[in-house]
Amino acid sequence: PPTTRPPSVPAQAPRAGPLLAPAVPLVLGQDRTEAIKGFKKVMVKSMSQATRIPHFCYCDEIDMTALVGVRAGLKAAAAGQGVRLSYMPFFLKAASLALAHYPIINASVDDKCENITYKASHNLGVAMDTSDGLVVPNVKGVQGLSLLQVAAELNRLQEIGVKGGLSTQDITGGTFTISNIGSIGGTYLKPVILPPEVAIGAVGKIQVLPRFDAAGNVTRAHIMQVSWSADHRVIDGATMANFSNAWKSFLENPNKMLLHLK
Ligand code: CAO
Repeated sequence: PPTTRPPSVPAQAPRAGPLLAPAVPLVLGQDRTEAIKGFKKVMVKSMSQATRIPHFCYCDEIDMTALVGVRAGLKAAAAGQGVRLSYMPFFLKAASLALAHYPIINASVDDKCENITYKASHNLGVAMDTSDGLVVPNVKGVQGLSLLQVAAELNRLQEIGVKGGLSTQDITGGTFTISNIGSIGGTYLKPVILPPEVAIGAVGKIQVLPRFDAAGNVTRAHIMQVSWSADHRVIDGATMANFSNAWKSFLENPNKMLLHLK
């Protein structure tokens, strides 16, 4: 017989915010059908379009040991400015620096893939788990922003995303996307490109793992996996690998980013 829902359990338990499981397990007394609306409807449309893109995936591991230390050292200074500094601003800033060398990855193609547009601005999207489901707001003009400014804008997007208040301006005009599944868990994610973009990256959780140093000694390293998906009609594997190497070099040697301070 169908189980009945205890009176205290709402039909759809409200989510406390991103990254949180429902506070109570959902026990449905009977099947429920609902219309797919809002951001979920947008996801149906964009992900259906994405099935027409021939994706290839390229993966690598990043030694985050130096960056873990750098972020720990900067967190308090950022907090002093009222900004929460996670790893995402570093991922976005490093991506922007790498995109400057590989503009085809910050491009878009038209419906029939007859024209490619190299986008001038690095409007970097961040896949966000919100109360409305998956949303991808973007930080506009990352190429001209400091790390702190990127972090502040991400804070803003995350705060209003949680409340379901992202504007059309916040969620349109993205040129390249990074998804951080590692804040929830998991090591690898095969990301799906958000049309009309041509590439996307996904990072897994940073794990403390044994690795060899240059002298052959086993060391304690903070390792993170990255998986890139790219549109193979316009991007080849070598370009993706070169872009990934550039991105990786900024994260593994965060001091290198100082050279590009504006
Ligand atoms: N590995 C280990 N720790 C991580 C991490 C990672 N990859 N990413 C974040 N963390 C840590 C953060 O540093 C932070 O710790 P501190 O308190 O020490 O600063 C903590 O996890 C929480 O971070 P956060 O999630 O609040 O912030 P963020 O900027 O790292 O991530 C956002 C923001 C929007 C990416 C995240 O909230 C989110 O929604 N992730 C899910 C994305 C998603 O759904 N992707 C799937 C898309 S395909 O369906």
